[in-house]
Amino acid sequence: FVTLTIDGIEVKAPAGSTVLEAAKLAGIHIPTLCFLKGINEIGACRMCVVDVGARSLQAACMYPVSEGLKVVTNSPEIRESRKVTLELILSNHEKKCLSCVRSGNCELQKLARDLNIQEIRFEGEEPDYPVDDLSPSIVRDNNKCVLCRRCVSVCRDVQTVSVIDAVDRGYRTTVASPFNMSLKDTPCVNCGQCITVCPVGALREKSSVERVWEALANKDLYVIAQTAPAVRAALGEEFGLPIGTPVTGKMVSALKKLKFDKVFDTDTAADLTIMEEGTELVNRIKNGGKLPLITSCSPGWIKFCEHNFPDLLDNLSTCKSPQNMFGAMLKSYYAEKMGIDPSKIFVVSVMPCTAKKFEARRPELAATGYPDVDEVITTRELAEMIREAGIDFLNLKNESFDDPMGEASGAGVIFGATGGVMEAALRSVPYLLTGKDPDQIDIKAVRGEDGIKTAEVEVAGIRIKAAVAHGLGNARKLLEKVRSGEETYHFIEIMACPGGCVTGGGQPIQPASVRNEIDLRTERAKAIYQEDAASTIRLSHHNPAVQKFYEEYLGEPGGHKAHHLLHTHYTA
Ligand code: HC1
Repeated sequence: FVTLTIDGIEVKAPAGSTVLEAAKLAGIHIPTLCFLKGINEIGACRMCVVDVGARSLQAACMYPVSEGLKVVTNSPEIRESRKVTLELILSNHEKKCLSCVRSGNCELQKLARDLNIQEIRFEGEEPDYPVDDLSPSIVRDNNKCVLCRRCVSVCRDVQTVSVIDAVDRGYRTTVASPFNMSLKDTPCVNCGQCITVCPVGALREKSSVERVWEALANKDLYVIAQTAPAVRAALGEEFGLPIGTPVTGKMVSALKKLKFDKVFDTDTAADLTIMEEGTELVNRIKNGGKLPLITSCSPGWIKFCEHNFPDLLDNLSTCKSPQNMFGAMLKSYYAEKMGIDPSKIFVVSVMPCTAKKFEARRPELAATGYPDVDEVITTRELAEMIREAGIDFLNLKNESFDDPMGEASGAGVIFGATGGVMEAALRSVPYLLTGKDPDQIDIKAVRGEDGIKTAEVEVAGIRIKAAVAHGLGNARKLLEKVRSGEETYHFIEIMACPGGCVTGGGQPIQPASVRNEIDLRTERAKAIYQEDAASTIRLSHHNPAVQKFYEEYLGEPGGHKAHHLLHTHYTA
């Protein structure tokens, strides 16, 4: 520890910490804009300048504490410096705040208010950059960009995808992809992590809200909603509930009020995925198939694999993701059972993920002759629809998913957190190998936020070696070891987003002021594990709906019909 003084207050701070961190210990707030803990700590925006007795003001987010340092965070000079910087940013910012997707949740707007900006003294020049809206998942609007570079850092350092960077110098600097290509033409994996770190509205999802409204108004269509495991863990945040509040019943109720004909649970298809993927694992182990088997439910990960590890495509499970398995079952089994023309079924997925929009458009995912999924809306878009419809979300009564496709196990719901697919699979693999249930249901070794987790489980004399990676940078590290033969596993779970789907690119956006203090991944995962622990059915193979799918329609897991509807292939 070192002792320093900030605004006359003596503070003991760990050696190596920054003035920003030390000020926090002293209860002193220093404004920031570009800073995002663990992701973007580059001192670019100069909003956090303080006086450390040097020749010029210094960025508190970068300046290290030292014994005896005297820091001033509030003086006329400091306030003026911050205001000038912010006014310069604002002078070049497209100020269409009322119609901006981030209106009310914009870090720039909040900063302008906090710094008491009442006029902008610089004329500036509002830019007129073309908006890139060709990607199926992400819209980039440089007219709103404040050059904080959080998107660049998360894409390059966390995801190791690196499809955007700051280009040109000075006044002409923009964030762009190589040769200014559309994101659609780059190896962007559509994960949307750039959206969730953006402080303003420069990045947003490609909206499907209008098309969903149109489908709901079309009397010829039978419109079904399916909701991903992680949506229920975060939707409440859009309505002011504490992070980690599960809102499953209210979410279902809201979807029914929006007039979806049926509201089903993607978790049901997660259970189905476990039956298919578990069977695939058992078959590969028994028959000397390609190992490790790697999960295939995260579409950002699949695209990353196609671009970066094409030599491992045969290791990917051939299972479609639960979202697409569900769509295929709705347009085949459910359509037949209910006597509905599948061409009239319109499947809307509510997902925490922007890459699911891309996945839904993959042409190979249409085994019934119709796209498995017709539209995907994110958690944020669902909140927009709820608000637009004037639904009082907080006062909704809990409602249940519809039958017969709404029944799910606790194993299905934990898919939403990193390690969940692995844990769900390891709960059912003993049954698939021996016909017996596992001795242990909770497999805590694969839970939590370590970037790479490993576990070994002994089943019927076979020691299954498992690994879990979340965030594509961690996936890259793990797979490089697998590729070189340094590590061997039977089964690997990879989720593109750090934390898994709970912190997907379509989830509610929390500002840096919250993210710097709270690990969103952990808090939202709590809601998921809470729902699992409270479930009466916690094993996918115990799900009666899934048992019925096989008895009435699919035959055996991994059988011919299941393969036709529920499996796919990949492209290098
Ligand atoms: Fe996911 Fe999945 S868990 S990929 O994170 O396998 O998006 O929530 O829906 O499909 O079930 C996302 C979440 C989701 C699929 C499932």
